[in-house]
Amino acid sequence: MSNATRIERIYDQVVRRNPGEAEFHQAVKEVIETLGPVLARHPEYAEHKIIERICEPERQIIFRVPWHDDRGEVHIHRGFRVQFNSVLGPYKGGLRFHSSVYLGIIKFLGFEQIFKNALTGMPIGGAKGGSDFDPKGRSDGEVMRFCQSFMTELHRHLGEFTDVPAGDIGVGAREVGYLFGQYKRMTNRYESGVLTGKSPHWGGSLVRREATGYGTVHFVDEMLKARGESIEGKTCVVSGSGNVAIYAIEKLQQLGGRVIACSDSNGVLHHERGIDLALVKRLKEVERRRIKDYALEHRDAQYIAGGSLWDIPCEIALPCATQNELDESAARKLAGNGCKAIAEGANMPTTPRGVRVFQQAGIAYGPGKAANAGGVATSALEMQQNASRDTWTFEHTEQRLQEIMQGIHHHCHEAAAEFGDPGNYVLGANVVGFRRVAEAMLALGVI
Ligand code: NDP
Ligand code: 2IT
Repeated sequence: MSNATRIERIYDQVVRRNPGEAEFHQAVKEVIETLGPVLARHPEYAEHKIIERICEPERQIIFRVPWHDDRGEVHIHRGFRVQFNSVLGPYKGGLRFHSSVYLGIIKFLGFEQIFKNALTGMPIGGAKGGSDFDPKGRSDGEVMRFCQSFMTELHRHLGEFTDVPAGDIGVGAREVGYLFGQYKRMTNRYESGVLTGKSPHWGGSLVRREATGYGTVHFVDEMLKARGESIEGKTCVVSGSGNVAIYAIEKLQQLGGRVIACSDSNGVLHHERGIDLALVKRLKEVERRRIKDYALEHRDAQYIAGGSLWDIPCEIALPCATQNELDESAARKLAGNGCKAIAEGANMPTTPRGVRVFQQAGIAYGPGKAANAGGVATSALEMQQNASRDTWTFEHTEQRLQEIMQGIHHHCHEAAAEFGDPGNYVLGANVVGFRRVAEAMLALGVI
């Protein structure tokens, strides 16, 4: 059987065995369709059914999460943890709390996480979890009670050597705090390393909050440098206005980029004079408000309800909100407006057709599993600090993050060239991540 046929059959099998999970199918296809040349060089991967095994999670946990709101009404949500692959280390990956969450989303995220975590070079396996609970508009007390109920069930599946969750959409330091509090109470152990993304006041790492956004910008900086260019003076847009978007904007501004727009799920904020990041941080991090309120304080900024961020001409675009937020027509718009570089702070934000547009236009395109790996890499640095009961300075930790991102860029760049398509970071990231996991799976036997 040819490798192309083998890969097609594996994909058909994944679709058959996981009905209705469109995002999971998309993520699997995007990875395995690039692996033909790797199988050609390593027939042992096919012989040992490495791809087939990687596509099947090691364990999937689904549970009921009941809780009381402030009026005493009972709500029932669904909790998930998909422990995908632990060949390189304990399961590692965030928790997403958002109304759209279902098994297919958690599986796509967990699958991506395997290769992303391998790319960091740190000893972490791949997992993801979450719930269809949405913390937006909920009081602190409601969020706390939800987190306590969620952890009451999940705690038995976690541990610093077993599975180490962190944040994702809807889960930040507040939620991680409530989750850790309940874990500690259930287990009677102060096991700092069981969760990352903790507040630096009680075991969290400095730079973890900033890491995903900063890392994405370091990745785009490396892609531009490889083409003899830089961020300095370039016009940038960043989608979303959450954790990843905020710190992507911060690092772009530090490196001389001119960030003129960001967004949320309701609309787009365009401020040609440059985004006032202190205001965004106050609105989003302190007051938990919406990005449209920015225009109340800066009368020269425009809020476009329901608008598309990708219509705004820019040279650098960083999708930092959610999956499939950038489709083919948006990609064409960006390419037509002279965009030079895209790096994905979000997971799988560009549709497969959108990616093709970027590649055909010769735009530097950094896929999420490489470009946003700085978040989980810094989580692994947090685990190191917890294990050694040490705390590192901001400067030291940021230096480590930057080196890790440069390393990921370098390895993806080299592998793309090695496999005959220089500059194709999709190919590079998939090959490097897959090879690391495959080698470890071969070494550990059929498990
Ligand atoms: P936050 O919850 O802090 O922010 C999410 C942002 O994305 C908000 O602005 C939100 O807008 C927007 N958004 C969410 N869902 C949608 C949607 N369906 N349509 C349009 N906009 C949406 O999450 P993060 O910043 O942590 O995560 C953003 C992305 O980065 C996600 O894809 C996540 O998987 C990825 N990521 C996060 C990492 C981390 O360390 N946190 C690490 C690596 C990747 P609104 O408020 O209107 O919902
Ligand atoms: O998608 C991701 O890499 C994350 N949400 C961060 C995972 C982590 O464990 O820090």
